[in-house]
Amino acid sequence: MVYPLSRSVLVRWLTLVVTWAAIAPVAIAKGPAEPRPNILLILADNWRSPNAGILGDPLAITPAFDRVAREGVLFTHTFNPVPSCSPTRACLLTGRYAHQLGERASLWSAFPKDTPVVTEVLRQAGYQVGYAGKPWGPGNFEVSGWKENPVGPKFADFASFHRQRDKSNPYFFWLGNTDTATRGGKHPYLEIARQKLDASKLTVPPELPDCPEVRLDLLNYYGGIIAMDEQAGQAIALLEKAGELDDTVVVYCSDNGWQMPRGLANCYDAGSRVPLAIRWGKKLQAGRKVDAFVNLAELGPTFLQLAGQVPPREMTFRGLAELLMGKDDGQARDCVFIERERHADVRRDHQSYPIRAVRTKDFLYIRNLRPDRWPAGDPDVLFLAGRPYGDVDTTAVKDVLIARQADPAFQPFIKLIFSKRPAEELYDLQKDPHQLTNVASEPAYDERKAALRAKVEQWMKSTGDPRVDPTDDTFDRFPYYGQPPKAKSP
Ligand SMILES: [Ca+2]
Repeated sequence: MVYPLSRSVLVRWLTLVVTWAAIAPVAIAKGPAEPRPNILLILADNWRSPNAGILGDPLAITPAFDRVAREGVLFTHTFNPVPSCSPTRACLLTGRYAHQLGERASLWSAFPKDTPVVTEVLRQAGYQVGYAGKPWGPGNFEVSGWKENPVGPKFADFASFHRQRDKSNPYFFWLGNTDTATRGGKHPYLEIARQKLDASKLTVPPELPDCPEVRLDLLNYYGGIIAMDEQAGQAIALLEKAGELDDTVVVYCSDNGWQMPRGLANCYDAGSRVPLAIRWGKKLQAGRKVDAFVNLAELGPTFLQLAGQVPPREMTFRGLAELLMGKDDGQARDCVFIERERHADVRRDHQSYPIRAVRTKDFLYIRNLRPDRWPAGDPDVLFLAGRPYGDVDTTAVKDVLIARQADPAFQPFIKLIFSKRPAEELYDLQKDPHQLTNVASEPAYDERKAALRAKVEQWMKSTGDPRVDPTDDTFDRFPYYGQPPKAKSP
């Protein structure tokens, strides 16, 4: 005999099922047939797109990156969530937007234990985790109670991790390279660059002055790319020799754009657009190019998906596995949101310089939420090595810019790099790919600007951004664990 369920019982039962499905932390689609892959993340530091051979840069020698792209999937529109090291790394580790991460939205922050961390979820799922080089940072994780970096245990290099690994379980390894980061105006990679590159092919992008100092900085950067890619190539060769390459997901990218002026700490492409390629043996269609927009913060949840885990509900991003495997055509991915809060401690009262931005195929729209502040840092706050404008890192070209501030030939660059900016910026990328001419005040763009402004506001509201309240300056008050400014100029 069948007992008909009353409507209320049915509703309660359905509610229970739906609730369980929503809160179940890990619903593993595991079967005995599919072994879980190893994952190797090769994460560069301050390497911008398109500085790779396969991306069309004649000066970038990147055989390892090109191979990963050629034998896997190349993502052509990848952007950082924040143009700053530790915030982007925190987003990647938590699958959340920076403004959902409290103090982690800023550089040199703490790392509260208040939300699931991808590498911890992987460890709970049986993965062995390790890193070499630069992990999450710079910042202070100890103050939040961590005994080791939130990424996991440290190893001397990938080879020593690989030797010591427990072969009965899959692993996740984070290889954090820093060869493409600047070295305080020094040029340790000039020799390798001069040996291997034709410096006459160097082109200086239009946002920087074409002077000997910038050419030295850039040549050194390209030398750093060679060193970075050699390390990546060694890791890939190790996997190949061990017969594990095709069973390993190799993800090769950078945490943010380059460290030249108007790059790092800026939402322009120079600071925010990065190379990304992923290889996974025969699981991926070799040589596929994906033009859909990708946010680096999606990588963490993607690692969980590839490990057979459902990203915890706290993660805003759900992962790119479908896009990677060719099951999602990417049509809905038509933009990416970029933001920043405090980078270095370079304004009075530890102020941030908050930006919220959206990048589409044809436009970059930027909201400078405190346009009364200096984007590069206060002119009278002297930061590292006694230089002002501390959100522009020390390079030879920065010193030239400061030394020649009064030179009319340098004025356009000074304005682009150090000057205050209006509340809204809009760049028409078909006409202005280098994002030099702000058209936000041109009436012809009113409609477009309003639509993009609404898009940013909707994103802020739907993701719980404290900056929705125009008076909120919570981000100014979080502790800064880096070196404080040395002095104020008289
Ligand atoms: Ca970085």
